[in-house]
Amino acid sequence: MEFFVSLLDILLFPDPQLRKVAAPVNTVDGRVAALADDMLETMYNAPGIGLAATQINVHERLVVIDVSEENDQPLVLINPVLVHSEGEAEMQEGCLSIPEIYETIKRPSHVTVEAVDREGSPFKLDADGLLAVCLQHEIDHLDGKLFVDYLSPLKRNRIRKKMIKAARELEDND
Ligand code: GNR
Ligand code: NI
Repeated sequence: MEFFVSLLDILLFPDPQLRKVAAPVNTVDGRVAALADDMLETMYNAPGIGLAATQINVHERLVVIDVSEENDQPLVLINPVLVHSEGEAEMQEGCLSIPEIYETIKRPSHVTVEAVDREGSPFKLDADGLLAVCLQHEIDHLDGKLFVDYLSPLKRNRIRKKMIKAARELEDND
């Protein structure tokens, strides 16, 4: 099994594809399970604690998360919906689509998310701490939203210019 998973390319800000709103997954079948496996492998390899399908240019409502230290608690969320949030907390966030940028973002501290798992069964998840932040960050991706959207336009523009410059320098090295 391990031999056949593949690593997927991750879109980088300010790629306009990151702004697309993902469509619901209609049928949870082998295609979706295989996509989730490839996304998990890509996330662990990066390394990251979450990955939304939007980031690999697949505009379907599918996210994978693993906030465990040992990378042994993979979560697959299909059609996730934030049904409740409360409180407030600040955390330093990063994003695989915005490498090397880390900013403190204020979000609700406790969330309840409903989703469907890779077997097609609905489940509900109550979360706080890093998992709550990651769930909100990933659901934002499915709606075309990035953590830099919570920053001032001035800060966001500085980050955008930095990313464009870094991409250009990588190209020049070819
Ligand atoms: O790997 C990631 N770390 C992280 C840290 C704090 C808040 C959110 C995240 S998610 C990020 C991976 C990613 O970009 N997921 O979309
Ligand atoms: Ni992200």
